[in-house]
Amino acid sequence: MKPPDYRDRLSTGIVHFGPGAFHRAHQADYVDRLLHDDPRWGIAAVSLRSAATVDALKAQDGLYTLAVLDAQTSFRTIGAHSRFFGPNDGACVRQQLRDPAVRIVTSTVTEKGYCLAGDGTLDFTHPDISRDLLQPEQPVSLIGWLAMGLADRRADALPPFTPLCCDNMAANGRKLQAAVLAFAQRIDPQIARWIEGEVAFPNTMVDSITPATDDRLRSLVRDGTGFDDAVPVSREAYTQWVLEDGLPPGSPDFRSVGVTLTPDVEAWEKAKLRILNGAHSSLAYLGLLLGLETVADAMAHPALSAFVERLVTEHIIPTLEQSPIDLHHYAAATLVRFRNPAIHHRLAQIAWDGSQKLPYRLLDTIRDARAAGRPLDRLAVPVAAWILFVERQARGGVPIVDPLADLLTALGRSPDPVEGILRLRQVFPESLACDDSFRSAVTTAAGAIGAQGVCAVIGALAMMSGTAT
Ligand code: CS2
Repeated sequence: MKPPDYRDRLSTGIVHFGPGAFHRAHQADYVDRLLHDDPRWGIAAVSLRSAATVDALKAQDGLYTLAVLDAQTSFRTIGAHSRFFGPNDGACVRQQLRDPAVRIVTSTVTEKGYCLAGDGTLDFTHPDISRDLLQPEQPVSLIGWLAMGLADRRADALPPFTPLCCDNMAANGRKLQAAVLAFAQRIDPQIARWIEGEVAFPNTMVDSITPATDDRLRSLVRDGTGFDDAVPVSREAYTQWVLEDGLPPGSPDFRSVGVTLTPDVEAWEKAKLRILNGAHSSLAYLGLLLGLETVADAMAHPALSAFVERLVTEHIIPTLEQSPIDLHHYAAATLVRFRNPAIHHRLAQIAWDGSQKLPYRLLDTIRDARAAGRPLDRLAVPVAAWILFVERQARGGVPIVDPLADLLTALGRSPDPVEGILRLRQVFPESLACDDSFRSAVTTAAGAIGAQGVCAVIGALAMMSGTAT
């Protein structure tokens, strides 16, 4: 692979936790374009769980291929990472976070990596958090790392770095801020006070469809470039990154590479989580129950795509009142993206971690629809599909990829999985779990799917008028 021309001039200005496919296809691509003019913003990649990706990247001199798969296919070599750290490199990570040249610390550790409880606040019973509170100098969690890194900056009389959460959570910056403050408060209230006064935690919205890397992609890249890349990444052509205004002076000029800076990220976050991710998870659970493999396959299923389209336009969009975004246009464009035949996005990948994703993607919508007295019959269907999917995996002895896997497997095998799973406070907030209309909508949908099958149920609902209760 030919190194990008900034490679010899690269220094480190960003530390990133979680250098998985999404980060390398999304943020690293923006940074790669920035580096041509300003090579100070190289990324130090930190992998907290496994050294496999960072080792593979090191073996390729830090370079990898980004394949953009859409109407046209293109390949680029990305070299935006200046350094690589694995789970055993704690001392080097600590040193790196103390470097005054580091101004930004980003994270894509997925929803579960923030160790939050069902109400969105730090879960002090999480094993990683309890462990880090006992040994805050050698953290294993992102929250522990950010708290210690910021404490070191204070001790060194340096300005703080700015943490940017790049995961799909509503109000992601605020949640991260609250979690770091709660952790710091337990270690040393003075550090917590300093963080509260000095550190910005901007909200962000990130978007680009990025399937997991597999051998199909490796051979496509080999055929397209002639290089045997062990860790290429792919994405669709569409990419978006929205950051809350207010990065401190001296931060990278992200705007120059197409990042949107706005005071109102929330509108973007909500629209994206509820429309794109909500539709994705609905397609995933219903599609998997139908025996389909990819998002494009699910969109080619007439009853399923018709159902999801009505779900979005008639039930999700009305909960996003007063958005500055043209939501019908956004939704239509999103559904077109899902049909991209060049992207092999497995429904099983989207189905992972349902207990962490459902609250932001579907349950917030359901809560707002309920508060406005709107019908729940269609919105309850993807929730029922998740529960039936869990039941099918559990009864079939197929592992469930979810931080609550053990619990979900046990409940999935119990005599009444719907009843048991709806009781999970880590997923369903009190207000929904105790709401008879919601419970009965989910129970009815699950019963109907069990008795008549997915096709009959979504077919019947797609035909009904939008106002039925
Ligand atoms: C997907 C997302 O895997 C999933 O759950 O819904 O990763 C989705 O592809 C991205 O958020 C798109 O930006």
